Amino acid sequence: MKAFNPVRLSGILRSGIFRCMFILAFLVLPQIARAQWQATVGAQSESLGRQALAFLPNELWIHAGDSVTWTFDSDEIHTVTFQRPAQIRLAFQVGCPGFAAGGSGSFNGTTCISTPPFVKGQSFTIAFPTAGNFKLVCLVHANMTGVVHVLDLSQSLPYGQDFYDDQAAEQRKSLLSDDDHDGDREHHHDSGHEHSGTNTVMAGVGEVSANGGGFQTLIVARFMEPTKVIHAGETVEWTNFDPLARHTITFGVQPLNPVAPVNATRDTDGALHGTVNSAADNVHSGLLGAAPQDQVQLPAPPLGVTRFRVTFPNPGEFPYICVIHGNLGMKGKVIVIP
Ligand SMILES: [Cu+2]
Repeated sequence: MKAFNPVRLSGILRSGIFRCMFILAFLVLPQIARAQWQATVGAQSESLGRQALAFLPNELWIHAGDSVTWTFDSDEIHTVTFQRPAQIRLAFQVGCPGFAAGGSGSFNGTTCISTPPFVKGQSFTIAFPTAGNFKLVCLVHANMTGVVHVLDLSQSLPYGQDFYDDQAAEQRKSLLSDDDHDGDREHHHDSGHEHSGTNTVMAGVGEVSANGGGFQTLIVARFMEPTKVIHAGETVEWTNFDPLARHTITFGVQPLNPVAPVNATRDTDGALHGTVNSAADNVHSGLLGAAPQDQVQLPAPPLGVTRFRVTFPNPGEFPYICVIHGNLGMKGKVIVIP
């Protein structure tokens, strides 16, 4: 039988205490460490036609000292921007002014921080050193907002990263699969060149929704009947059904400034109207969309251009594009038969 060894016993005791301390440290570690949270910016369908203009998720509860990495996931541009409270809204081309350099920055509510317009594959990390509730916006899209609740270390957080990942996936699916409208389906009428049913084209559709974090928006950047077949001398009319996104109907050269119409005059009902005689003609609608809403204490904005019409006197094939969303494949064609 081995002799009793007091030194060895004390060693075992000590290692036991260390083990306990180690486990204790491990248990409290998540509350002490600066956690790194993940969220996504934007989502899109495979065809790029459906764009979720949304922070996914758009509401996070984190601890002071934590940081959040936003990863961009769409071909449509977005920014991650935190303005100071009551700061005048900034143009996305300008930023705060200026854009946060590198891949990371910090925000405590006193100095605005903004990424440049980013697309799929890019990411940006922001640290939040002080407690507060901070509104998150995209400078490109008005109805795309969120909030980051930065809590004191003494308070416990309601959710973990898994919850946010699930919520982001649900919101993404819900936005992109919205089926209230006939989005993104391609109707081909050019086989046999039969005359299209009507001479009207839905130029985009969309939907704005809201939750506790703010606004999330779906836009369908598509001409719903991209190929129209008409007879020479007829007129096609485009209407935008999207509450947020503006689109253009552009034949010929794409203008540098998409706002101003080119070779279009007003019909008596206010719609703009152009004529395309040949594929060499340049006709551009300017920004097409529903009349903007009046806002308290601000001058009533003008009706704007809610309908666009083009008359085609001669047979031929006339492709057109939305100059704002052409990169997402928002294109169409008018085939004029005799
Ligand atoms: Cu467009």
